[in-house]
Amino acid sequence: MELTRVVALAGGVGGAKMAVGLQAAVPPGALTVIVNTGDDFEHWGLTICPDLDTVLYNLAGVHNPETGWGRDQESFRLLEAMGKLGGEDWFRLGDQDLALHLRRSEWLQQGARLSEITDRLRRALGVPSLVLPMSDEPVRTLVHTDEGDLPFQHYFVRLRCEPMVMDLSFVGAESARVPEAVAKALHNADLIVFCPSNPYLSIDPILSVPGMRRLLQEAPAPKVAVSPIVGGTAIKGPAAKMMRELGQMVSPLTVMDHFDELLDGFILDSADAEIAGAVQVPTLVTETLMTDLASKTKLAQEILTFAGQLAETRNTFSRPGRRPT
Ligand code: FO1
Repeated sequence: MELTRVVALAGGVGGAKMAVGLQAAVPPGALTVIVNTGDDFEHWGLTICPDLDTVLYNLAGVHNPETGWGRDQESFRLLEAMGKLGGEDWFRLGDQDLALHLRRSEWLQQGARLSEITDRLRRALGVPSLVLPMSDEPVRTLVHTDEGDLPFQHYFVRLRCEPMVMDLSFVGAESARVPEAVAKALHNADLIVFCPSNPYLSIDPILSVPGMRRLLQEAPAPKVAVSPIVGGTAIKGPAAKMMRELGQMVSPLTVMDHFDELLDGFILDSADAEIAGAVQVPTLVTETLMTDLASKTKLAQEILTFAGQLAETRNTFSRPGRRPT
């Protein structure tokens, strides 16, 4: 079955890498990435959207390959000068990166929606895929820790994820709306991929937008998730540490249970092959480590094939309680 319209839910570096692989595996324009904006914050009087920017830069091939975020060939002259003037310099904004933040903040002040602004930026960066914020209204992740309630970047960058996480809230979610383009993409998708992003910090904020979960449940396309937990740890970021702190097993099964009723398929790394039998939905076991374009593309192609088989079997019999596709 030709899977032409692919939608990916993404946040963080893992999500951006998966998006790059998917973009390489489908025709230009066939991929839509719905991106977490829970990490956004106001900084230096600018509105910073790290996950949108990380996805944009990775899809444009201009990202910093070491960190995964920010731009390649970057300088930090402004950051240095800012520090000398007593400004905040814990969040490393590069000189080229700042041009994007200035453009976005200027357009926001002119009243443009984040969706529209993001589309202007992806066109300017020559990105063929659609990149859509999860909402045009601000939804900000607040991390409730043993050191108090921390705005996301203060937890993630300033305090290097060291505080112990007790809970998360997504401030503003109740008045956020699913953008029209996001609803349309989910409804028309042939496949929906939950990228290997932090389930709590990258995917849950997307699901917190009222109506998003229902759109996913009603979307006819098969929905598959790539486990961000491999061999008992996370490839990058605090997902494993947070699972422990939230009293969960550090296992792909915790991710599966977290998204349970939403998923039709699950992708496990071969390091976790032995738990495939315990996963309630069809499972693909393969190499999920994405170290270069080839491995990102290979994983994406395997996911498309896997999803094609799911779609076939779903067409022969629809799961109880689901609308026949
Ligand atoms: N992450 C860091 O660990 N340190 C930084 O100084 C930092 C700066 C930064 C600047 C722009 C940007 O788009 C992302 C940046 N990130 C930085 C990454 C960011 O905090 C995270 O990637 C996401 O918010 C969550 O994955």
